[in-house]
Amino acid sequence: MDKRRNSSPPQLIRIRSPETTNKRRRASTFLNTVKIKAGGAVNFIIGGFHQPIVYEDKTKPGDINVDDTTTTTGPTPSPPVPLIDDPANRIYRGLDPSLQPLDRGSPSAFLQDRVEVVFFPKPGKYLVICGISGHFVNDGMYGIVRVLPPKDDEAEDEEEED
Ligand SMILES: [Cu+2]
Repeated sequence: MDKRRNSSPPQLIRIRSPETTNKRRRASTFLNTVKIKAGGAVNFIIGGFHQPIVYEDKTKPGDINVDDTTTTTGPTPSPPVPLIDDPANRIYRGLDPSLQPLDRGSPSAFLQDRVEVVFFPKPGKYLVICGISGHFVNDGMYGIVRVLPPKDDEAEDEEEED
């Protein structure tokens, strides 16, 4: 048995700011699907003002109550912007990006780039959305984490997409 199979690098989802990517790359960035095995983790590489929120297995984008919001609580942006705050079946809520360290130099730089790591112990199909309301509602910023059973054979990787 090849033990290296169980030490594959963590899967990544990159969340970039729209202004730093062209339209084609946005589509592939935001409508992202990653596959991992149960017991693995996903690294969310966040460039700028975003907030990953993960929902339980089988949650669909249309299930999210986008009217259930709170607002950012940090000094920037001003005025605050709405963050989706639907707790139903939510299993992870990322950091409020407005509370990340800011450099208010000239020109001001926003030090919101970060990595958030989420552990997935159980198989399933997990919806990940950006909690910035406008990013999810207007830009369709979401992705899927498919967590496969922790089997040793790779046959599961060949199963159908839906
Ligand atoms: Cu976003």
